[in-house]
Amino acid sequence: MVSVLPARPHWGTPHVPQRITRSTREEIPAALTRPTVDLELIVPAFNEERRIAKTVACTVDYLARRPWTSAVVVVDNDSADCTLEVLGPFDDAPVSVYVIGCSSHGKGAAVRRGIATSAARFVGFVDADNATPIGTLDRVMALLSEGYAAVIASRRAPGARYEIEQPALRKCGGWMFRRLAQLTLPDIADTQCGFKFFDGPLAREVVSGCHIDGFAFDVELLARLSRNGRAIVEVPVAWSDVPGSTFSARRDGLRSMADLLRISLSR
Ligand SMILES: Nc1nc2c(ncn2[C@@H]2O[C@H](COP(=O)(O)OP(=O)(O)O)[C@@H](O)[C@H]2O)c(=O)[nH]1
Ligand SMILES: [Mg+2]
Repeated sequence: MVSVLPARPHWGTPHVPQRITRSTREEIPAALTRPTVDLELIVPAFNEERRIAKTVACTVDYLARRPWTSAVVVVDNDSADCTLEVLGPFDDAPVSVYVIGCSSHGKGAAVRRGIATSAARFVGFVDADNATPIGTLDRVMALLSEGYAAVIASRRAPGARYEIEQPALRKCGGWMFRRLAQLTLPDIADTQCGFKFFDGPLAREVVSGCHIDGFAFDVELLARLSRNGRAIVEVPVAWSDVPGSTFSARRDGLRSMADLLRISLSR
């Protein structure tokens, strides 16, 4: 069931635009500061010219009709295709769309960069492929405003379903990944869905101690959040595999498994 928030959000005072200043956020260059909003969506992007415009368009359309203030922040890692060009038309979008860079490569590094530079009350990330319906955010925001540390989309929570299944090789890799991830997070059924939202101040504090740059970064981030004592909740989603994944079984699969072992040994 999707919960819809009341027209006046009950989680804070009326929106007062603020700048992140050097005195409060020393490590963030002034050029990267963004006004404070209720919610920022980070979209890590690497060579996403085919998928990202549609995702940002439907995200902006959805956010513009919501009661909370929001922004979309694309974190690009020197894409060699036309990712930046296809985002040009969003300069005048009804919801601010920012594009920032990240000197370290990898989805984890990009998401960390987005979170660290955010001043939003709630912050989270979505993949450029729109695999999780953006309408899931209604429920996510309701749960975050109840005080959860993290609300994460799950393809394995009761009520979840696959609209379009992943290819067999990816499913097999996913099975192995889950076995290893459970060494660190036995209570989380799906650590890898690319749709996770957090309490902003807590996420900013936690990412400063994270180091995994690749696809296993979610496990490190969730493990650090769970140590903090506040609850993480999974929400079931209707998920669709979208062609054009940037995940390479050979390159990213092995690296992710090694990262998982490192994370479980470092605890
Ligand atoms: N900035 C940045 N984004 C990345 C990098 N690698 C992957 N991504 C993004 O991370 C997301 C991963 O989604 P996807 O490629 O569909 O992977 P899958 O859903 O796990 O198959 C996409 O938005 C990618 O563009 C990277 O090195 N840098
Ligand atoms: Mg995908």
